[in-house]
Amino acid sequence: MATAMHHLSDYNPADVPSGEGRRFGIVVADWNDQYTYAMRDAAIRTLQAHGVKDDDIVVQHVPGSFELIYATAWMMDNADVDAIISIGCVIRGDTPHFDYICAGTTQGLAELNTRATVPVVYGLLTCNDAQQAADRTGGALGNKGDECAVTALRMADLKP
Ligand code: DLZ
Repeated sequence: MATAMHHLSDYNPADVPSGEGRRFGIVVADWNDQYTYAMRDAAIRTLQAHGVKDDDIVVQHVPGSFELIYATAWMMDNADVDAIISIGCVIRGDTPHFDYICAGTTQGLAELNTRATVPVVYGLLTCNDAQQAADRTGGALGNKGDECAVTALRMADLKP
């Protein structure tokens, strides 16, 4: 059950299917890169820890979170992967821009999942401030990248 203090890196390895022979895509936004790269690196380490080969992890960088939609769709159609992790970090500013990027990106990624071809894992942090981002990218609440990798392994395993 999710709680406010859920630690993003805690999981039981026995519950995670092997990733051997599977291929994963990771799309990473460069905005707020001190957080998104920490998530990317954690996701890669966790996939590797569950048997995914380096050559089977395809990483694509995009400028910002809003571009995650296009690159995820492109990867879905062209990269022959079993699941895609879309990683971004939006931090609230002075204008309503935050709300539009969060809503648009979330909607776009959700729509890609309704294709039911390649599962998309939602690695978008939507934070009120930098501390919330730091807490979730290797800080007090673990690393969202670990959680995304575990989710990707489980979703890839839905396919025979
Ligand atoms: C423009 C913008 C702003 C203000 N803030 C963020 C942010 O906190 N996180 C993020 O990933 N991207 C941000 N962007 C960039 C947009 O996602 C997008 O790249 C641009 O609007 C160009 O489409």
